[in-house]
Amino acid sequence: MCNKKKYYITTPIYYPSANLHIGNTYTTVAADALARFKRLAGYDVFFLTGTDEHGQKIQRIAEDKGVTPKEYVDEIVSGIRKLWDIMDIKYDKFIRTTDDYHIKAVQDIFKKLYDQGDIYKSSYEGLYCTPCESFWTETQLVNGNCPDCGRPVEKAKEEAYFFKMSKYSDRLIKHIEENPEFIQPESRKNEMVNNFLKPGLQDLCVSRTSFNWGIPVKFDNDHVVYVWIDALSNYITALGYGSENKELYEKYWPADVHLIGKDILRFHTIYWPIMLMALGLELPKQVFGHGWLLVDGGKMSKSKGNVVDPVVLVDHFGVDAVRYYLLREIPFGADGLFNNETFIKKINSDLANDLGNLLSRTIAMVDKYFGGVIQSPLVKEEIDKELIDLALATPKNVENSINDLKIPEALSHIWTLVGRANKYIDETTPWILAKDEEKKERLGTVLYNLLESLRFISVLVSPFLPSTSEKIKAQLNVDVATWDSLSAFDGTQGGAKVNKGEVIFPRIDVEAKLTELEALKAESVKEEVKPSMKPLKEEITIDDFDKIDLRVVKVIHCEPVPKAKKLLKLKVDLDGEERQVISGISQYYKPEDLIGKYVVLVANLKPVKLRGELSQGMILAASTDDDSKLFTVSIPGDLPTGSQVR
Ligand code: ME8
Repeated sequence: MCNKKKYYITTPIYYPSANLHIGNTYTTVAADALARFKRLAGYDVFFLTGTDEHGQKIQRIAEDKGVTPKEYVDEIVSGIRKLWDIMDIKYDKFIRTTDDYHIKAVQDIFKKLYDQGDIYKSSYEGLYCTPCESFWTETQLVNGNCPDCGRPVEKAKEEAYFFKMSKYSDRLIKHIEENPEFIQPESRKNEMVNNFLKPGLQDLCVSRTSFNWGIPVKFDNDHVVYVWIDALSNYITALGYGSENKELYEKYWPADVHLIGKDILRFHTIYWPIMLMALGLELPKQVFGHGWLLVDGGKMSKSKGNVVDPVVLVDHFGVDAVRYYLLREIPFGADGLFNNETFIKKINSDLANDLGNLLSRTIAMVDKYFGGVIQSPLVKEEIDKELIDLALATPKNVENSINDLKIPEALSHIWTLVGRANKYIDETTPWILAKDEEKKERLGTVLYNLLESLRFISVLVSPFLPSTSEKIKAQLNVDVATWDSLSAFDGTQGGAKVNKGEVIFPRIDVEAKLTELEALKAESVKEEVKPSMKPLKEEITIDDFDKIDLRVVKVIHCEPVPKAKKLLKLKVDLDGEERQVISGISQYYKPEDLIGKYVVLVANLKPVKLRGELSQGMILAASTDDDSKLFTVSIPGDLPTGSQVR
């Protein structure tokens, strides 16, 4: 057991976004198939995935929802984990960048790089959108304005830490040249070297002060670690690097492959290796950048209404049909198109016709001619040889393709065997053999060869279509399903009985299904369209309304909440009682504008902590849908504080 070769494979860690589409799912399904294949082939596998949870965007969404960033990510992350369960992803570890061990290790990594002079303090200059508190680059702007809110941006400077990237670029170029398998596919390697490394690397900004939902820099608490040092380190912190127990790190690092989409290749093939060099650690053996999954009309986007939801597809077609299409149809490494019609046709041809029929015809014949009992192969003929030889050659062919990360090619080898077995039925015509009592043993042998071919197929498809593999094995009554058992064509046991089961892939009526899916799409686009006025809430009674205690209060003090640029801390007077209220209105009011104002407070709202500050109630305000304008509800006269608003 200890001599097993190890295989460490990772996916990117995902941003917690409420809508993971089929494109995001692609990386993880592919990594899962590779991990399952290696497990089958006898490797000691560690498959890592997880979530990348820090950053300004998350902080802002959470603020808008009135929850803490952690509360927000907790909910989304649990949805992501459910999605991976639905997609039959069998990972060994799920890392969250909010995990304690990760935070500590990242702080130590940052400090080490600073202490040894690879990180230095300077200032970051960029185009800043004040309401959004975001820096943008020239190319990110839309018509010269902030891409998020459309408002003008201005040049601004912020203190920040930088990583001296250029110091390591010669070493990295040398490594890439000496290790041709390091960046794959080949075309992407040239792009990285010629477009980024050779022209000279800019130093990388690795901290921010304009938001605080991030890992604090240990020795300078105004800063949080910015994005890539936090995110990329997950590949080693997940194994225990930087913690007490480094057993997994020592066993599995360096990674055998980081599987990622091409959009994040630069970070993985330049910044990450440089970080590792600076830390004195080994580099991953390979970074593979797969292509983009496109849909009709280009990239998926919610506003175009062309987002393909993996859960909907799984609901309609089953998880293995979705996995099959992604793994077989998308050229691994290049861009590929997802299209409902091609998808359904592929299910019908490859899964229902080729594989499904092979199984159901074979089992039906064993049932019909031998009462379900598997016969031993007693009468062999020359014609069997081609099928048996192909079955015996297929495992190696599949393994070679997987080792070259050619997943569609691996599946195509398996389907060549499926096709050959179907042809064998036509060649041997078992239904004619069945008419002749003297050919009974030959008939038994033909069916044995088909069952044994199906046993090979059931084992070979298991990394790609795990539940289909189980269904086939159950119908065949397969006992031996190890990789090693594929070295001989004799694993099926004569005398055992097959279990006739359900059709594994029923044929789909293409037109009817397409119409059904179109209707669903129209529904979801309709849901997306913003109504001009938010629909009125559910009707309530006067007694319901009476539960809300609305009071007139006077603002007696007001100041910004440090490091939370949207929030103001107000002290209000409620009939002699002083209350503290945190309100997200600093974009619209300066503190001095509010002092002395009579406003309306929801006085019996359960107190909460926002950014560590107690908030005892909520100030009422009215705003436009896009939040471009907001006014607090105020009382024009001098009513005593504590007066009820009814
Ligand atoms: O990039 N086709 O996370 P992410 C194929 N947190 N792949 C796609 C795709 C599409 N249409 N859309 C997205 C991040 N992806 C960072 C990673 S790693 C240290 C930090 C892929 O949630 C994308 O290329 O935006 C990436 O591999 C993965 O989905 C996660 O993207």
